[in-house]
Amino acid sequence: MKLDIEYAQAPLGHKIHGVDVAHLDDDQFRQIEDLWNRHGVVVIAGQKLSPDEHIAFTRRFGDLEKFVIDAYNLPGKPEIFVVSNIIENGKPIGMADAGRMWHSDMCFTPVPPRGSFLYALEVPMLNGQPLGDTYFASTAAAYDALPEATRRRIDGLRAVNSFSARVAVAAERAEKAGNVDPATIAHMKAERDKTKAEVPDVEHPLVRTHPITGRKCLYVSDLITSDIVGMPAEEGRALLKTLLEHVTRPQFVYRHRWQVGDLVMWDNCSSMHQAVGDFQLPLRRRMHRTTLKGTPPF
Ligand SMILES: O=C(O)CCC(=O)C(=O)O
Ligand SMILES: [Fe+2]
Repeated sequence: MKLDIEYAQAPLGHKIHGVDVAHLDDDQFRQIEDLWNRHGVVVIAGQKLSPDEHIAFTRRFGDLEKFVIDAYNLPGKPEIFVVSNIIENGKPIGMADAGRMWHSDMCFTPVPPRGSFLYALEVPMLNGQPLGDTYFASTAAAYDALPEATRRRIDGLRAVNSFSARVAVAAERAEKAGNVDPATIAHMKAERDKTKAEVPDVEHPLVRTHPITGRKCLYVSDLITSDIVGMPAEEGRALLKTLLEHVTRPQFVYRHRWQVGDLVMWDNCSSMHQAVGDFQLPLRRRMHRTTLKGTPPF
């Protein structure tokens, strides 16, 4: 049986109707896997998943990863990372802001996860409309659309991916502006060095090859992909800015409007994403995320 697929007006974000991922036969599973590999983001609507079913479906694709901050994992189920703004007994039940800028998950680690499966349990609603959308961009389609000369220029380059880059840029800007007192700047620099020691910078290819399809994909997260190896800082940052602007152009982007029961699977090589974050309590958002282990980028 062929899957019922509603194609998005974008290279990614196609939506599957009429399946129950807790009870898939091998043929349905292979069709989902194939769609996901080819497009990078797949939405599976109308699910009713227990944490164990969510974990079991993810495991059909490979090994799972646990999120580093245990406080945001579901009690007793560390494979489930909770993305939520809800506070219970004075404590957040999950991470409220898990990605308000364009990024590929954990790109600042040596072996970033292959992908994530985010499942919506509560979606904030205002006047009958959902809030808290997520944008997804196809880094593969964006690479393909680059002019030949740009592709030649960037193929083979490596980039620094740095968790501390955000703090570093803030410190640099403050210093340049000249109107921030030296003690504050010294504090910012100490913060930067501390973060850098805890999460050391890593280098990854600027153009990644998808491990399954062999497609080339741009690997540029906002601010975290901070510099091009061997290129003067200004020039490298200008190039990264141009590439990020290119990837996030409307023709490569799908905007997901969440509905309760949506399971969205994204691939961290062929796509990147950004959460809109346009809601706050008392509007509640609660999502469960599983994360698939990856392989070293090449
Ligand atoms: O909250 C969202 O819509 C996405 C959050 C995110 O970036 C993530 O879970 O990796
Ligand atoms: Fe993310």
